[in-house]
Amino acid sequence: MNTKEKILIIGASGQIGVELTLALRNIYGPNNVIASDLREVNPLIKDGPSVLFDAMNKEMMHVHVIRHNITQIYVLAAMLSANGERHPNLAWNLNMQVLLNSLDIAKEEKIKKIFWPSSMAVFGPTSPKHKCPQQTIIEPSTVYGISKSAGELWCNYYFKNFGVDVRSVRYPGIISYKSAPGGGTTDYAVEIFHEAIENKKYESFLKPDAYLEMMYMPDAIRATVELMEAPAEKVKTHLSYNIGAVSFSPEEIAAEIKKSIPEFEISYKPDFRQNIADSWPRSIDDTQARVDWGWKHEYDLPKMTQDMLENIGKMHQ
Ligand code: AKB
Repeated sequence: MNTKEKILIIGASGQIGVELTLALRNIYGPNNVIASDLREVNPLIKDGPSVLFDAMNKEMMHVHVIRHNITQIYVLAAMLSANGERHPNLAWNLNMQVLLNSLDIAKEEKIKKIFWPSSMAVFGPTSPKHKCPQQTIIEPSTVYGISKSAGELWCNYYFKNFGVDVRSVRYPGIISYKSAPGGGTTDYAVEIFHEAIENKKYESFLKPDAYLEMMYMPDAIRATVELMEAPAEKVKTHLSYNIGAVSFSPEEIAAEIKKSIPEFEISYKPDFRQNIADSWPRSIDDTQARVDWGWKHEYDLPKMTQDMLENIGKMHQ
């Protein structure tokens, strides 16, 4: 077990934060991974140290980094795409401030490594729709996407000018059962499983053929850990890596669920989130991550669906 590291996870109670905290505690030991969030820490990660503070307050973050001798920071606190369109100023301020505070502290305290997630939301209506490459036109049309695109440039800037080893992936939609997503456009692909098990029906806020790139949480966690553990010479971009697993639509995931729950019915009532989905690619090309540090997904749609239904089923027993 690697005990030289002390890791701070900012936004540890969110969808990815919870599972990343659990995974990193397995690798580095529970006491070496400090979960932090604004108001409360998710009960699933109460088995290790935690601190509550507002990551928009740089002084507070700095105090915790020094007090706990932090060597790595995972910066996960952010407002996602749909909520960002509801509260554009807050989304911009939150997403940028938390990142800039972390980068500045990393520079000042010589933090060894930082992880900051970008998103496929950096792509916009002018980006290629199919197998969208890593380097292409990046003209996002959501505040969330704008903040992620600007954030990537800041990461690269801190790497080039101050040597901060910040690493990033552009997550696609992430599907998980342990902790719920909040305020995203891809959230339908999580809600659908809970509704299928509880009510045997789901009303989708995206159209039947709204294809988007998606990934099951175990793959997302593995991608994150593998990138962070990759030797520095293998990390060839400090903007962000495209990563993907599987592209599917609401109609396709519903058909997959129906194989296990034949009574399940889906209906469609697209809302403003359809416009966001329309602005994003339908699938992502992640060749560079596969070549540079060996990224490889494990879960396809059937395997993920089985695992989701099994685990959510157990939670309802
Ligand atoms: C969202 O839907 O906003 C997020 C994302 C694609 O980054 N899941």
